[in-house]
Amino acid sequence: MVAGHGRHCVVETLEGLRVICHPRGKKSQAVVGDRVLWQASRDEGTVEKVETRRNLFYRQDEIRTKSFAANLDQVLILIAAEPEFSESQLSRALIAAEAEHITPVIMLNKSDLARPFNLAWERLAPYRAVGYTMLPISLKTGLDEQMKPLQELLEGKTTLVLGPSGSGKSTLINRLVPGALAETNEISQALNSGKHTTTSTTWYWVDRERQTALIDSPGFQEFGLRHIDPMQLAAYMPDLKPHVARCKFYNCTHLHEPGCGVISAVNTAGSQDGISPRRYKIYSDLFAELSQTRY
Ligand SMILES: Nc1nc2c(ncn2[C@@H]2O[C@H](COP(=O)(O)OP(=O)(O)OP(=O)(O)O)[C@@H](O)[C@H]2O)c(=O)[nH]1
Ligand SMILES: [Mg+2]
Ligand SMILES: [Zn+2]
Repeated sequence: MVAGHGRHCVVETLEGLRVICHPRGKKSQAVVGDRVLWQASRDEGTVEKVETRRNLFYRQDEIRTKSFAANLDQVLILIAAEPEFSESQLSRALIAAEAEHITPVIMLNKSDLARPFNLAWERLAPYRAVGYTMLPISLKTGLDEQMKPLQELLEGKTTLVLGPSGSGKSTLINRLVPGALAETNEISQALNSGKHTTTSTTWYWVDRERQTALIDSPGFQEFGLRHIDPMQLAAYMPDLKPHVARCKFYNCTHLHEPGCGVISAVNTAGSQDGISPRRYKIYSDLFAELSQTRY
């Protein structure tokens, strides 16, 4: 399935033909990236069955589950110098990817805006230290040369492009996919945010051979992680994870226990080693949020 529009969706055949399909039942179960069995009915089609998924990237807000896409090789988290990104939302997207065993990659866009870009790049230091792949880029003004590392990273893979509104996701699609014509919009300076231009998730082929795929998605504001067990949280944060082994108690929450390996690794002195205080705060805030009455 290559696009979802609520009541109907678009399915691409092995030959590359696209067919509008409707779900068999009342509600559509298929998401972009799903392999589906479908049956022709007049000029349109019906989705009969969704094949078992390799993975599913989704967020779980308080009231609903929002599925982005299935069967992914990687998630490209695109943030930008402007609008300013939320570190908490970035961490949440990273955790969601880790939980589904999908490789996350971070890309910081709009390097042409030197001052905000440098500030943003600094803020991201803890994420580089953890070992996340991180690319600087200017999707609008960068030369084709600058796109090379990105193209290499994407080659032969299926990549979901994810990020806040206005970070340049659709600009990226238009830059790499000939004839994509994805709609883009300038950001609102008054609100320092994007305008939620893209409203549905869509699959694009980058190459004629249909080996490399990019999935454009609507910008997100809040990334709910209700599906994550708070006791698993540290395992999904690569800067915390190695320190858990040194905790005195096997069921340590890393919040207040004596002999906690995580707490002792939190770096309050400001050097590069250990866990950054901001990341630890994200952990403890998330732990509290996910520990509230679960249903
Ligand atoms: N200065 C600068 N602006 C850029 C760059 N890349 C994209 N933009 C601009 O950022 C704005 C938002 O880009 P979009 O591609 O629409 O952003 P999006 O992530 O698709 O946003 P939503 O669809 O709302 O989620 C547009 O005005 C782009 O021209 C860049 O490298 N530098
Ligand atoms: Mg867009
Ligand atoms: Zn601990």
